[in-house]
Amino acid sequence: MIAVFLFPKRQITAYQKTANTLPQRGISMDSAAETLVTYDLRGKVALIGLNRPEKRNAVSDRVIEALYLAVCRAQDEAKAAVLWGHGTHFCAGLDLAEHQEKPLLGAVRGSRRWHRVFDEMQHGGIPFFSALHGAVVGGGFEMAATTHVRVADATAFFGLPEGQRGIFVGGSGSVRIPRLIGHSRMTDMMLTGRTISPEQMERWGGVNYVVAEGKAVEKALELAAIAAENAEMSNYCILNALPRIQDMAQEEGLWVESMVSAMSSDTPDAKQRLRDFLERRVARLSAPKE
Ligand code: 1HE
Repeated sequence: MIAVFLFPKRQITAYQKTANTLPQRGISMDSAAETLVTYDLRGKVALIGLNRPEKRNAVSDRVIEALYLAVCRAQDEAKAAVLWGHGTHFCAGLDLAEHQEKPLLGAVRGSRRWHRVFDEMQHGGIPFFSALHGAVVGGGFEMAATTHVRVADATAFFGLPEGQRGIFVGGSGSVRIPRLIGHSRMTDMMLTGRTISPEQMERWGGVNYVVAEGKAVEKALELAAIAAENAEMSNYCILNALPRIQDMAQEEGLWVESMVSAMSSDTPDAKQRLRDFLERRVARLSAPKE
């Protein structure tokens, strides 16, 4: 049952708010579903946790449904979000047990459902930072690739074992992952099923930060808190204009950039921030410490 997809996002606004449970309003979800994804608002940052550790956070229909609710809630009340996984692994990808029972059209619909949730995450307007540890494989890598910034700890490993399972990526990986690491590396990962270390993935451009074991959530929260202080319009433009401009021809991209650039600076927030700089009320940039 995928009741949540019958509800347009804006109808899912005022939630019954309890710590670490999912929002409920007009949506039939039993208590088991509510614990599949935890939700915690920390200041301006929503902390969203995949919570099916006994199955290594494998993503079933109920998990993707619960994730959608958490993402919508974060869009409504937070300025940034961190996505992480409870237990020993970030995410083992698609729930293969559930998948093997699906008829052809059910599998198509399942994939399209992932696309909708991930599109909401990518273009909804607030930045998502993922904190990765252990397995980041199959659909787990697709999910991580959807987030805007990836922080991996030393235990993280990346894999695309779809070829070995006899299936194909279905959670937008064929579109999003090559944009990060290039289609040749993705093809290699899918053909050979080999796993990639966090350091290698950082060199390939698939993760932005590599930190010590157990430190990914802390680092992601720190980065998200910084991004949460940006002008909302700037963040909206960064998340919505950048990926679209990347897909445009140069001439169109440059024109759209000019429009977005002008619009972003025509807000009271932008004007205030520019004055703050010019009147020396904000810190100056400095060289990086490391
Ligand atoms: C699962 C899944 C799953 C674990 N679906 N149940 N993804 C994969 O091919 C990765 C498959 N998983 C693994 O390689 C390993 O489980 C892990 C490296 C992630 C973790 O290993 P380990 O030794 O810690 O755990 P485990 O004993 O393998 O798994 C614990 C339980 O989780 C076990 O169930 P149990 O009832 O026997 O205890 C596993 O069956 C279960 N489990 N992973 C279902 N993925 C949108 S299209 C995306 C396409 C894909 O994602 S394809 C890649 C799928």
